Amino acid sequence: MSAGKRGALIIFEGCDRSGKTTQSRLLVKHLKSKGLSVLAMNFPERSSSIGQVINSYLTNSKDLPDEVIHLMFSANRWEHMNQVKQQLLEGTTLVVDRYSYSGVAYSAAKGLDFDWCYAPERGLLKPDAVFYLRAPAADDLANRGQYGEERYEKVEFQGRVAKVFDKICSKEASYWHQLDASQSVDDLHAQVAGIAEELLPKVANQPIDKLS
Ligand code: Z5A
Repeated sequence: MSAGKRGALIIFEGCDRSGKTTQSRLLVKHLKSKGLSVLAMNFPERSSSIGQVINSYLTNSKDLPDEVIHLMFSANRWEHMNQVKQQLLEGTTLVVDRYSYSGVAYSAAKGLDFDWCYAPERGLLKPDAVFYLRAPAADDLANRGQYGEERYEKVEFQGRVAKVFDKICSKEASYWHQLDASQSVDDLHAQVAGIAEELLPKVANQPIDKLS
């Protein structure tokens, strides 16, 4: 990528075990094979002090009020935003496993107000593309590896999360790409890679937007 051109902010979203990690790794590998500068990231980023509290919460060793953990997930994104912006401006594409939309979907699924959940995300960097890996039915993914080990991995709860993701997807349709998560890994990757390859040159000279 030539000087002055920025990288793209690409997000994978979806319910648990929808294949986000699998697809984000494949996309990073694919873009690297084209000689592009690309980095993988995921939220929650569990290594910071905030991330360690989130990890204790998710693995059920710590309890926190719903509002508190919601704000900690958001703070975990904010604490990495300067670094993310810098990398984008240096021409590196970031492929991110979960972002603000997971924050809103999981907390709203617990019963918190949707707009309240979205408010702390305003001002974070706006993705150039979101790949939403959507399961046709809530129990479609329950037989995938390691389902059920963490706090939110229950079929009924994931169904409510999926409804919030669907709502966000229709509101943000201009940069969301909904893909059927029950397809094979290879079929999904082919679609993702095609969209990403078209996206990168398009956004290279565009300013980085913020979530509003
Ligand atoms: N959370 C939140 O509440 N608020 C926030 O702001 C954020 C997150 C950011 C931890 O997330 C939890 O944090 C999450 C939401 C909440 N809770 N839940 N549930 P995480 O991202 O660290 O971890 P995760 O969501 O629990 O799981 P995951 O690892 O992200 O799943 P995945 O990445 O979507 O799936 P995968 O690892 O790629 O694949 C799972 C299995 O399915 C594996 O065995 C694969 O080989 C298999 N797989 C993948 N693709 C396919 C296809 N296409 N066909 C068949 N099998 C497949």
